[in-house]
Amino acid sequence: MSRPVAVVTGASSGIGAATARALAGAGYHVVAAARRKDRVEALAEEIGGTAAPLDVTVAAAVAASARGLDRCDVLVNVAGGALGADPVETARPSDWRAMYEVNVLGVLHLTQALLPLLRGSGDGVLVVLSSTAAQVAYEGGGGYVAAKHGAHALAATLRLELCGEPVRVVEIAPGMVRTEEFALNRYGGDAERAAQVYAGVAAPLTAQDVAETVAWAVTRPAHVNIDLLVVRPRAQAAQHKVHREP
Ligand code: 8X3
Repeated sequence: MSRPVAVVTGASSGIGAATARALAGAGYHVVAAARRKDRVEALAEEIGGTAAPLDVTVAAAVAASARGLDRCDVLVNVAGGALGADPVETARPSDWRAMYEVNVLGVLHLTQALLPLLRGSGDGVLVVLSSTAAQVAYEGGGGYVAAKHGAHALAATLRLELCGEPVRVVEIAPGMVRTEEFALNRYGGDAERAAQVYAGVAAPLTAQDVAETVAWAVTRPAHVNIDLLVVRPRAQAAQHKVHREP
C-alpha cells in the first residue's frame, strides 16, 4: 500500500517547513505547498515528497493543484501571517484584506479542493494552524486577531458540518513562536523591530515544537479528535503575560 499523503501549506519556511519534515519523518508522502517554487522544490527533494508551487489565496490555482492528487489523508493549513501592528484607527485596510485572504480564504480554498479526498481516505485529518490570537485580542493586533478568529470559526463550523463523516478537524493555536519570517513579515522587513518581539524571552517556541505538536495530533487513533490545542512557551502564561529577562 502506498504511503499516506499529507498536504502542507506555508511549507517554504518556519512552521510549514518544519511540519513537512516532521510528517515525512512520520511516514507520510508530503506535498509541500507554498508560493516560493525554489524553496518547496528543495524541501520536496530533501524529504522525498512533492513540490506544489501555489498561492493559497488563488482558488483556481488551489483547485488545479488538487486535481493532480489522487490521495490526501492529511491537510495542514499553515500558510498565514500578520501584516502590521497599527491600532485599528490607523491600520491599513489593504493589510487587513491580505491577512483575511491568506489566513481564512486560503484555508477555505484548500478545504473545498481537498475535502473529497480527505473524506475518501476513510480517516482524513484537516488541521488549521490558528494562533492564540484566535482567542484573545491585543492592541495593534486587530487585523490579525480578526483573521485568526475567522480561521477558528471556519474550523469550528467545519467540525460541526462534518460530524458523522470520517474527517477530523484539528485546530492548533500557538502562542509565541520564533521563526525566521513571522515577525519580519509583520514589520515589513524591519529586523530591529522584529527582534523586539522576542527580546529577553529565554526560549520562545520553535517551528519544530509546533511541528511535533501537529504530528502528534494527526497520528492519534481515528476516533480521537484533538479539537483545539493551545501551545505556548513556558515564559508566556497569557497573551500579555510574557516573562522577559532584563
Ligand atoms: C502569533 C502569535 O502573539 O503574534 O500567532 O499574535 S501573536
